[in-house]
Formats: sequence, C-alpha cells, structure tokens
Amino acid sequence: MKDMPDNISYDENQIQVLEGLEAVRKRPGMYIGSTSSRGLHHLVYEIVDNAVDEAMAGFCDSIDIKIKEGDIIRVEDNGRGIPTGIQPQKGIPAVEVVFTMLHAGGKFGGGGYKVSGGLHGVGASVVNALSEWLKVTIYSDGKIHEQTYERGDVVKKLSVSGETDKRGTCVEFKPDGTIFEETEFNFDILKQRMQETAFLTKGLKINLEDERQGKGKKRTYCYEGGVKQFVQHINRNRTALFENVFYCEAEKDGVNVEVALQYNDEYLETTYSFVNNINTVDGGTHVAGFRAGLTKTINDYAKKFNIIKENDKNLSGDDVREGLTAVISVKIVEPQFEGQTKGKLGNSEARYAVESVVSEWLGYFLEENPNVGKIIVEKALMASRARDAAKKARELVRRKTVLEGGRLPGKLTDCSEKDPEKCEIYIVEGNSAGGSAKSARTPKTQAILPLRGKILNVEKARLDKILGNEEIRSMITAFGTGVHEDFDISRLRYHKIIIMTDADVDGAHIRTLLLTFMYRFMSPLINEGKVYIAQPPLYKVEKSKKEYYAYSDDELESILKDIGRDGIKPIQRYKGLGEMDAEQLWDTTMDPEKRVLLKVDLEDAILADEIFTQLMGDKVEPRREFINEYAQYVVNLDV
Ligand code: TTJ
Repeated sequence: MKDMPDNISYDENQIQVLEGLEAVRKRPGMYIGSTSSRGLHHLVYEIVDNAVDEAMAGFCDSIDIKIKEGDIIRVEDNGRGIPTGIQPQKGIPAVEVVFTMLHAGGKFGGGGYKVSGGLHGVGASVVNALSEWLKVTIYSDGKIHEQTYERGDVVKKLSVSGETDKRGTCVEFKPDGTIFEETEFNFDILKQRMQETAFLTKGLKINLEDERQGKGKKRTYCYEGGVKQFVQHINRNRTALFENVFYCEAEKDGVNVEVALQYNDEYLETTYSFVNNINTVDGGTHVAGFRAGLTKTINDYAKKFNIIKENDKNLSGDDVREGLTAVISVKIVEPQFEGQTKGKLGNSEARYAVESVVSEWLGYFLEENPNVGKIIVEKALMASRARDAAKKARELVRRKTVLEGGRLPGKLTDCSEKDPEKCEIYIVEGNSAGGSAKSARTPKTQAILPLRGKILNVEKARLDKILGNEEIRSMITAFGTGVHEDFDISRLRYHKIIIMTDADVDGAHIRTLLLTFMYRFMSPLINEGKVYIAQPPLYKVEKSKKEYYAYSDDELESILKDIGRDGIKPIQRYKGLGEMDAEQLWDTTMDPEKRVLLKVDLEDAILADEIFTQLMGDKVEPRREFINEYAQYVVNLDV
C-alpha cells in the first residue's frame, strides 16, 4: 500500500465507492473490453444475447436487428417479454432492475435461465449506461409497456402506452458518442456474429437489416441443422471428403453437448468450440474431451474392421485431425473460464461429457456409414506416414540450425539489442522496400527481414513441404521460436512482429498469406498480440515546403480542406513502399513515436484465413462470390 497521511481520518463519507452504472461510465473498458469499434459492437451482442437466452429457453424463435439512421440499434424478439411487475427486493419494476443494476438479469437469483450467453455476462445495464439514450418496449399481457433512459438514468417511468396482442421485447439505443471513439456500426461485423449465433441456436431466425442511407443491406439467418450447417459453411470453399456431416446432440451429467464434423482434402484442422455460445478461443476441457473421444473411436473402428492390425501402432490425435473441420458447442450451467483471455473452459465434467457423447454417437455413425469410416481411417493413415516424413524434415532443419550454430538467415538485418522485449522485426515485401527500410531503421532495436515475392500457400501443403520453403524457413529462424508442435514463444527474439506490405492488392495478398501462416503454425504469436501491421501512407501532399501524409481518402480530403488547394504540388499517390525514400519511410511508417500500428487479433487472423481459402481454394464459385462482393476494393486481383 502507498504511504497514507495519518492526520486524516477516513470514514465512509470520504471513501469513494464507485457505485452502479457510474462505475461503468468511468471505466467502460472493464465492462466491454474497449471503447473502440470492437467495444461498440459488443453493445449489440450484449443486447442480442439476452434475446438469444430467451430463445434457448424455448420461448422465442425470431430476433430482428436493425441499424437505423444515425447508428441507432434496434433489437426485437418475440419472447415472453421482460417482466414488468414490481421486483420485491428492490421495489421497482423488474425491467428497471435489468437496465439499471449491474449484474441483474435472468441469469441470477433462481427462476431465470438455466444457461446463458453473454460476453462477460454483464448484461443490459452496461449497454444502458453507455448509451446516450435507450428505450425498452415490452409487449405482454395485451399491453405495450415503455420505459426510457438517458446515460443509464430513468427519464421516463415504466408506463403503459397502448394495447397489443403481440408478445416480445424491443430495445432501441444510441451509443454514447462521448464514450466511444467511434460510433459507426459495420454491417459486415454484425453479420458475421449474427450468422454464428444462428448456427449455434438451432431453428432461431435472426434478421439483420441496415437501414442507413445508402446502405440498405439485409440478411436472414436460420439453421434447422445447427452446428451441422456451421461445419458445411466452414467447408463451403473446401472439398469435403464425404457428403454426410457427422452430427450429434445429447445431454450428459447436466452438460448439453452438440458436435458436428466432416473432413476435407486439406491437411489442417479447423475446430471451433463454444460454451453457452461464447467462442472459447483457447479450447479447454470440452475440446480435450472431444479429441480424446475422436482418437479413441477412430482407432477402435479401424481395429474392429481390420483396417489397421491389432499390433500396428495407434493413429495419433494429430493423425485423426488432419483435414478435420469440427464445431463443438456445449451448454453448461456454471462455466468456469480460465486463462489470460478467459478463452478456455475449465469445468472437468465437460471433458467426460463430450468424450462419452462423441465416442458413443461417432461409433454408431461409423458403423452405419462404413464408406465414410474407411475414408477417415485412410486419411489418418496417410497423415501418420506423412508425419514420419515431416519429422525427418524437421530434424533436418533442426540439425542444420545446430550445424550452422544457430546462424540467422542471410537476408535478415538484425538489431543489436539483445533483450527481446525491446526488439522488433519488420517483415518487408520485396527487396527494394527492404533496402529503404534498412537505411531507415533504428539499428539498435529494429530488425528487417525482406521477403521476396509470395510465400507458399500453406493450406495446400504438408509441413515437410512448408518447411522446405526458404521464405518461411528464414522467418522461423529469425523469430527463434520453432514452428507448429515445436513452437515455443519463450524463445521469441522480437516482441513486435510488424508486417509491412504495399498498400495495394498484392500487398494485401501477401499480408493474408503471412497472417494465415502465423495463425496456422504459430498461433500463440497472434493470441498473445505479438503481430502488427504497419500502416504506410497512401498520399503525400506538399505545400510551401511542408509535407503532409494521408493514410486514407478521407484523411486526404480533410488535409486538403485544412491547408487549401492553392499552391500545392501535384498529390503523390504511393503505389508501393519502394517509392518512398528512407527518410519518408521512417517518418511515416517506422518511427515508434509517430507510426500507427494495427495489432492483429484472433478475429483478424480467422478472417484472413477465410479470405485465403476463398481466394486460393479449389472452388470457382466462392471465389467469384468474393470478388463480386468486394469488387470495389479488388481492382486487379491476380487469382
Ligand atoms: C425472464 O423470465 C420471465 C419471462 O421473461 C424472461 C425475460 O426476461 N425474457 C426476455 C428478455 N425476453 N427477451 C428479453 C430481452 C430482449 C432484448 C432484446 C433485450 C433484453 C435486455 C432482454
């Protein structure tokens, strides 16, 4: 504890206790993660999750979400309606408790929902506190009930405004512009999340509509097949090895387990796991149970039908997961989330529940679909053989490193500082830009690794081939971490890995490739926030010996507005990093005092991975869809 002057007496009046919604407005980040665009979108999820809870309880089958003019959000369900009666403990209407008291809601104090979603389970009151205004309308008992709030305070008491035969709850809110750095909603971000929610809540219809001027977009998601359709969706750009997706749903020891899986002709595993609709990015007991069940069942099956012999060595977990696409969704009453980012399930009962449900139902499925069983086992056998080859290749790389005395790649211009915490590495597209970066850098702390051209398509190659690629090998050696199963983040030589590519389509392509590689083979780098994207400017404006850089079209406009157009030199548009000299590159993109770096998070990486399969996959149709959808950004994509 800090020194405390002892001549002051502390009593309850002087101790400031942050109470109720004031606390939320003071430290919004603690409740919604951040006040950036991400936090803004979390507000919508938080409200929608309440309606999803009602759907999971079986009382609502449709949720409408609208982005209205002025970035106002409106969410309506057809559930029972939030109770309007007086809550005995507080003496105010239950709905007011929900919107004004932290941690209030159906999830607490009995009588509520058995399981419940929600990002941090903080609920509607947090959204209310962070909204300029919020209006709730409840249709129940033949009446329309309304209440309005401003920045969390009641401004209009709960009252009946009319009659109706509808049932449901409607919440409309405008996020507080004094709290959020940005208040513009992004349809595509909401779309992604709403589709995921629909996959995870079988039969629930979610409508999403953008009513803002010039937008006019609309999507409806409803999946009777639940996570089975989720798996089909993930594999839509890939080639599945068999048509029928394995699917099971069962309850065991109070844990509801829903699992779907299918294999594709590639080599990587894509498993998404959820607990009460929350994405568990670091897996946990439910994923461990799934893996154990999968490995055991496939081995048992292979032996029973003599595809592998009794004394052959077992297929390993990695073997049976090559080319696997799976979704695991469990619903559990008191989930325990662990780990730094709370992305890992800890409940031990979930392990056994998932393992036993998967073993039982997958066992039946394989016996009923022997052709599928055969395909899976053969795929795993191939994986097993390839793994032996890859192991040899890896040992070769390792031995080579030892022989070379841990020598760093020739192309790397390393920094002199030895403490990784202080070091950063720029991965730069092309040799010429690499040259500028080399002259521009601070030699003590900034290392430069130029990459030539495009790196290998890592989704289409096995590890032995990937490790044979020189660009990739030089990255791995420079980082010092090893790769895949050998990856060890404690050996990382730079605490910032900065991808610096041209601001054009090719640059975007290379960035996507790099991110996909890191996501697939060095995922802790991304989970622990070590990867960044440099932001080179798009334009240079010069006027009376002064230089201004613009990083977007909007910024260019606003600079021109500020300085006026008289007497400016022709505006320079940078097509590549190579067009900048070292000083300009330093000033705009590399100077830690001035540069803007984007930190890559898991969602970005997953998106990169998706874009990647869409662009590089075997199927033509998804690629066409993608290019149509993004035609405005993709000018001359060489796919
Ligand atoms: C609680 O238990 C009794 C019956 O109603 C339950 C309830 O609260 N249902 C409910 C809440 N349905 N929909 C909501 C809801 C919907 C939205 C859009 C926002 C919020 C905060 C709650």
